[in-house]
Amino acid sequence: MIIFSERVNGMYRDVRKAINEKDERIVQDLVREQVAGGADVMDINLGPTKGDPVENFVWLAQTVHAATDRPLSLDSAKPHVLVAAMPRVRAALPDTKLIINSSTAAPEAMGQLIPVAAEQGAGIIGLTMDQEGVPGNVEKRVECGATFLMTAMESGITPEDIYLDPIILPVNVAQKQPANVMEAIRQLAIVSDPPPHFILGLSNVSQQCLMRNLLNRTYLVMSIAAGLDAAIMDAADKELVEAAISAEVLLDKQLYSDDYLKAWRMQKGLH
Ligand code: THG
Repeated sequence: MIIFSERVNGMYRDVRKAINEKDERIVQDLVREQVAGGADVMDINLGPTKGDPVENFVWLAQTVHAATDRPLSLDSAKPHVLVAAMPRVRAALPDTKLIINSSTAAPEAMGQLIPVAAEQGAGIIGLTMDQEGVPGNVEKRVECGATFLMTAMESGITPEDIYLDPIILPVNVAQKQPANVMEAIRQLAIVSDPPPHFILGLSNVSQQCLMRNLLNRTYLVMSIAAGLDAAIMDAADKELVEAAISAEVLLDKQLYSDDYLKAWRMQKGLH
């Protein structure tokens, strides 16, 4: 399971304030907490912050990197911001693995972002949607996922650098989607050989719902069973991380031992 930390996101009020005030300590305390919880990759998203987004991305990437050398996933819905930010962050942090989050399968977005990932040896997340928006059915998700995967591979990006994201929406507004997303993962895993990674922005599923942690945890376990191997999630939610590890043990993706949680933490160099 590749854990992308969701927490350094300007959607959270504390992070938004920290970015606006260029307060490194608040961000770095969060980063250390996420890494201690098991985060493998730091997703960084400016949210609705003030100022120039490219300069803010460079500041945020450097600030996060000062607390961890884990890979950074640059998260923006605006392709032009990612296209401008990627070379700047690459120049500031030449040895850090970068991931573009995200492109859609719309030709215009792929045309801008896939060449940047290919050129820079970056990973890239492809949302299974196009210019028409998030599909309401499984078939269109699979079609968009297959298009993105083929286009990225034709540009020389290898499957281990490609993450397909079937886009999970809040269960209270789109209750058929959680099952559709799982089915899309199953079908995309069958048609692609070798398979790419499959990722979700997990907390989307519970936005505006009660008992968010329970919904997140339950859905993470279900999607891991469908083939999910990465998630943008709160790595400081101990029960969430432990549910993911338990799911992987039960699916024979992690070795069982009587102390498998401890073994997992040791393997990651955590204590
Ligand atoms: N796919 C990809 N990237 C993504 C998403 C996705 N990036 C953004 C998002 N979705 C994943 N990250 C988050 C981060 C926070 C929340 C949800 C998803 C969240 N935040 C609280 C909220 O909105 O209720 C913030 C409130 C607070 O201040 O506490 O839920 O799907 N590729």
